Amino acid sequence: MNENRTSRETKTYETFTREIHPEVEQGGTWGLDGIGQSNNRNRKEVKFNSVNQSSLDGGLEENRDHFEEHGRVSSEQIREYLQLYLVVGSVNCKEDPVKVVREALEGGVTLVQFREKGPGSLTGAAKLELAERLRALCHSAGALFIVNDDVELALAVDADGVHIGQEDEAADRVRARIGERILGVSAITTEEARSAIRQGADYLGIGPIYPTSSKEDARAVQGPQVLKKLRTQGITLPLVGIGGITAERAAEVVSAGADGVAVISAITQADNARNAAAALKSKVLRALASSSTASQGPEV
Ligand code: TZP
Ligand code: MG
Repeated sequence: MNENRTSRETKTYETFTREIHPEVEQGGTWGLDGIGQSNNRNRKEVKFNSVNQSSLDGGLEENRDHFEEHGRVSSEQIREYLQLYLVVGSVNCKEDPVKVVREALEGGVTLVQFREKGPGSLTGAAKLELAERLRALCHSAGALFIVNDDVELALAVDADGVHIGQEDEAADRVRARIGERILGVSAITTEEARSAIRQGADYLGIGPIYPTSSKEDARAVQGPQVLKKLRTQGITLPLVGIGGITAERAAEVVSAGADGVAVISAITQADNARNAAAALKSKVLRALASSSTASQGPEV
């Protein structure tokens, strides 16, 4: 049993947001009517594990601490899970998505977002079955499993959370429906970011950072400077950059202020998903290590 569990003591959403993100004015619309405020997630088991950020080998730590109590995951834990974030649906994969995800996890992916959308995507029982298989793979690798914009599916497979965009159901509604599961929201502007935080977001997906061909309705390319701007304007929530990110660009994204990188094609279109993930992970971890050294200032 984990001895450090005080870092994720159960808190109401309002308390959590006030303590961790004081830059956001309180009194938002979420959680105040009592819906979803319960600290009992009514889940059989929660598998939020610790990831060793100092590890530079590209792999996940083997001996993880499994939390068996309920409660909302801390920002610091989420930052670690955002390090290498794979967004994946069956249509993104050149081969069996189960194989792609298994290899990607072996290479160091820390979180998988199941995004089953677009022409040819699975529906109904086939979608549910794939989600269940991917969730099981993620959990046995110590990674998180999050569902894109499908609360029913997330609840049905007992996912760790849900990710929504600006066009999807309102964040406060989703927060109320998912209880203490993780809520990720896509945002670009500081106002979108602040609004998402007020409504209960645990992390934000920021992008597209670079041009992407994986999302037809992607918003305008932002460049890594959008991350710097959000940080400068006081957004301290965990952030993951997305859109056109490759191993060559990963360090630039992290240096600009992201806690990690989210990719589709850099892993799903690679000849070897494991190697592709390992290359990305190594760049992210090195960039995180040098950002934290830089923020500590010069040695005296
Ligand atoms: N949201 C913003 S860009 C994007 C999503 C889902 C697609 C990212 O795909 P890729 O292949 O990593 O550019
Ligand atoms: Mg969406």
